[in-house]
Amino acid sequence: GQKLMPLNTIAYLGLGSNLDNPAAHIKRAVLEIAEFEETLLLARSSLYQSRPLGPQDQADFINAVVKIETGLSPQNLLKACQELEIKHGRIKKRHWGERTLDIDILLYGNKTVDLPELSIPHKGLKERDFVLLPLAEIEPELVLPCGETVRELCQNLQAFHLHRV
Ligand code: ROI
Repeated sequence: GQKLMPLNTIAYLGLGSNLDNPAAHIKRAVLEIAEFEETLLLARSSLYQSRPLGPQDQADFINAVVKIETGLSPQNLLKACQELEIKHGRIKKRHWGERTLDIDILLYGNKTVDLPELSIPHKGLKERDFVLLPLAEIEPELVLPCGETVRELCQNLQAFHLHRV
């Protein structure tokens, strides 16, 4: 049924996986995010297959972005995402290496957060095609705290190393 809750902040999450049937991890995680407390899933991008950023001797990633409306604070949203990563096995073999599920808080309203454990907007957001393209699919005119739109940032990318699957 309909969730009853104070909804206030629009947030965007980036999902990535390159281990153990990545597409299945991403699809399941999207459903599980929709079940977060005080949270509605508003939109989801297609799944994208992307070349790894980092060591090249690892499998391609599957990436996606979701748009949510949430009453959770940034810290509680991070906690919910980390619990979901653990539930998915949270295998991380090495720095910038392969993983079963990674969930990053890309944006949380217009808020900027600068904590050791949490940076919002997400640090890699403006350079990563596997974040910007899925985000542009669901919200091209979104203005980031820096004042640029997602569409403009996509136009700055030199080349794309991903495709919709
Ligand atoms: N590379 C791609 N293509 N997609 C990711 O989600 C991703 N996540 C990471 C690292 C290992 C940096 N590389 C990635 O954490």
